[in-house]
Amino acid sequence: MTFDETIAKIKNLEIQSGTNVAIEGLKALEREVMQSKAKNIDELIKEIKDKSTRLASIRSTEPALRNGLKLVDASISSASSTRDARELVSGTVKKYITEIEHAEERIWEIGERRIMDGYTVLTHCHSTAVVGILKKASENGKEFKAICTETRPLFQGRITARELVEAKIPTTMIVDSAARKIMNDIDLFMFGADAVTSDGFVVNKIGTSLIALAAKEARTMTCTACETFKFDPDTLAGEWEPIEKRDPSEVWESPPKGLSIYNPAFDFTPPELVDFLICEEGIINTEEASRIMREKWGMTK
Ligand code: RUB
Repeated sequence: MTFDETIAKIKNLEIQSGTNVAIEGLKALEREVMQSKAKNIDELIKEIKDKSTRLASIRSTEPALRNGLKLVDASISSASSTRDARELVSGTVKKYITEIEHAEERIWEIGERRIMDGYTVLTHCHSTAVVGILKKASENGKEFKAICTETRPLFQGRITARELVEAKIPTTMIVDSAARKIMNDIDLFMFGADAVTSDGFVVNKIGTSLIALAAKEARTMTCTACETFKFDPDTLAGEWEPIEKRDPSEVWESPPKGLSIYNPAFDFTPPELVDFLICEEGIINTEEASRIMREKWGMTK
C-alpha cells in the first residue's frame, strides 16, 4: 500500500478506530522513509516532517497517532546521516506499535475480569479494545450478551456486530436512539476512546456522551477502555482536544438546498459519567489520566 493509499483509507474510514489509525499511519510513514530517495539528511528530515504533518491532519482527534509521530520527530533529532535517520524512524515505529499491541492485550485481560456471567453489555461504535475484552471474556467461558448500536452516520456498529457474532457472542443491534429505551436491561456500557484529556474527559464516537447520560440516569455502570497512548499531553498544555468535522454528505447525500448539516465525528463524555477507565496500567478513574499523562509524555508543547 502506498502512502497516499493509506491516507485515503484513513480518510474514508476503511482504516478506522484510534488504535488502527495510529498503527497503520505509522507503518505508512516507516515504509515511506525506508523507500525515500532523499539525497541527504536535510532532505529526508523535511520529507519525514511533511509526511507526519499530513498524517496528523487527516483525523484530527487521534492523539495515539500524534504521540507516535512526536516520538519519531524526537528520535530523528540525533540523526547525522540518512541511514541513521531511517534506522531511528524504523526502530521508533516498531517499538511504539509493539507497545500498543502489548497494551491492548493487557487491557483485554484486565477488562474481561469486569464482565460477569449473566451481564448484558452495551457498546457504541467499533473499538478494538472493547471487542478484544468481550472476545477474551467469551474465550474464558463467561456467558453474557452484547448489544451494539448502529452508530450513525457510518454504521461502525456493524463492524462490531460482525466481529462479535463471528466470536459466537449473542449479539443484538439497536438504532442509536434506542439506547435509553433499553438502558434498564444493561449491566455495563463499555466504549473505546480516541482521546482522554488531562481533566478526565473521554473523547469517543459521537453519541457516546448521550448514551452515558442515559446510563447515569438508569444507574448503569459505564466504562471506557483505551491505551495510555490515547492520553493527550497537548491538553495538559492547555490545548482543547480538536473534534473532527466530517463531510455533511455522510449524513445526507442529497439534502434540500439551503439545509446546513453539522457532522462532528466525536464528543466529550465528562468524568462524572464514566465509572472507570481500563488501561494497560489497570483500572483507574479518568481523572487519574493526568498523572499518567505527565509521567508518560511530559508536556509536549
Ligand atoms: C472509532 C471510535 C472508537 C475509538 C476506539 O471512530 O470512536 O470507539 O476509536 O477504538 P471512527 P480503538 O470509526 O470514526 O474511527 O479501541 O480500536 O482504538
